[in-house]
Amino acid sequence: MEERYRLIGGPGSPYSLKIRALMRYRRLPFDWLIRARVADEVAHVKPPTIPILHTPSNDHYQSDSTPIVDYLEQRHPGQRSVIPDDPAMAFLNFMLEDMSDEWATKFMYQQRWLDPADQEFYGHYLGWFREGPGPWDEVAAYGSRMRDRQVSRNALVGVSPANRPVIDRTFKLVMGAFEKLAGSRIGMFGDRLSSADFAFYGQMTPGAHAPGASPVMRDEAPMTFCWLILMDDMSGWEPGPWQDQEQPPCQAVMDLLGLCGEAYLPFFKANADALQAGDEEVAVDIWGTTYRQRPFKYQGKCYRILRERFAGLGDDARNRILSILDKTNYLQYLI
Ligand SMILES: N[C@@H](CCC(=O)N[C@@H](CS)C(=O)NCC(=O)O)C(=O)O
Repeated sequence: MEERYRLIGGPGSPYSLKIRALMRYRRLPFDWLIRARVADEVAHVKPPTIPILHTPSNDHYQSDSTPIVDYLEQRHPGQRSVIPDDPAMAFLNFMLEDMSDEWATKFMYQQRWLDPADQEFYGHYLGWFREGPGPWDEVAAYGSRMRDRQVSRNALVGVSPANRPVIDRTFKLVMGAFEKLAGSRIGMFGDRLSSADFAFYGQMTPGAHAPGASPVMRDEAPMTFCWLILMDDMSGWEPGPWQDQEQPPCQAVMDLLGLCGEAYLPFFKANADALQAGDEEVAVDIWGTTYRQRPFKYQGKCYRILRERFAGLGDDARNRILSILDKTNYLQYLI
């Protein structure tokens, strides 16, 4: 019988939603567990983030969503894979997945933890998942603790009134790209889904529930709103082919690559420089505004991995990526 995994996470965690939807799409059997209810079991797992994938047959615990994607690809090659088979497209998919996890995540965080109305709602929401079923006011005690903890991390993520214009513009660009996608086909890299599609699904879903962002999304990106609902369970979807590698990427991908060049890569570079110099702050010009936050070590590692992947590509894949990115000036960040 096929092995049944255990996926440990939380319904409020964008990275958990990413992996849960991806595993449904890949038809990999699993039980879904809320982390708080198995806290002792996973206390030893590093890094201590969710989601965590447990494989009972070898008692392996894997955290960090991108390594989980790779682990599942290795264990189930070819079974509704979420990695494009063309290496050039696989690299662009990897970069967009990482941009979603490390940069788009800033709007996800802002949509929950910057405005008081969103803070209140999301504090209760996380409280109810942890302590419910129970009355809304009775889950408030835990919810308020969670709210205070998350709000106190705004500085770490870069969520602040001063950074808001950059983060809002990121959200608009992402919504715009997905409106184009949802108006034409299911996935960024073909008539099937890739890990980057699931990453954006994870980061956009909390906003679709947030008091402030939800109406904006319904008004400005109604098809994206529907796409998010659909993406939750794609187990019955028959994947078509990956996009023909002779064709240029679709407009949604081009728009998101533009966002990589204008915001995520300059931020990654500035963050890496600040880490190296031992600076207290990253300050980087994005769209004419100075975006500021504390340096983030984990994202220094992400940037290194991205550059290593690019350096490891064969000539053909590299040249095709160069021609796609030709009109941008951001190859400097990859080479
Ligand atoms: N890079 C990790 C990030 C996962 C992550 O940050 N998860 C959050 C919840 S969405 C978490 O577990 N945080 C633990 C904490 O804040 O202590 C991934 O891709 O899985």
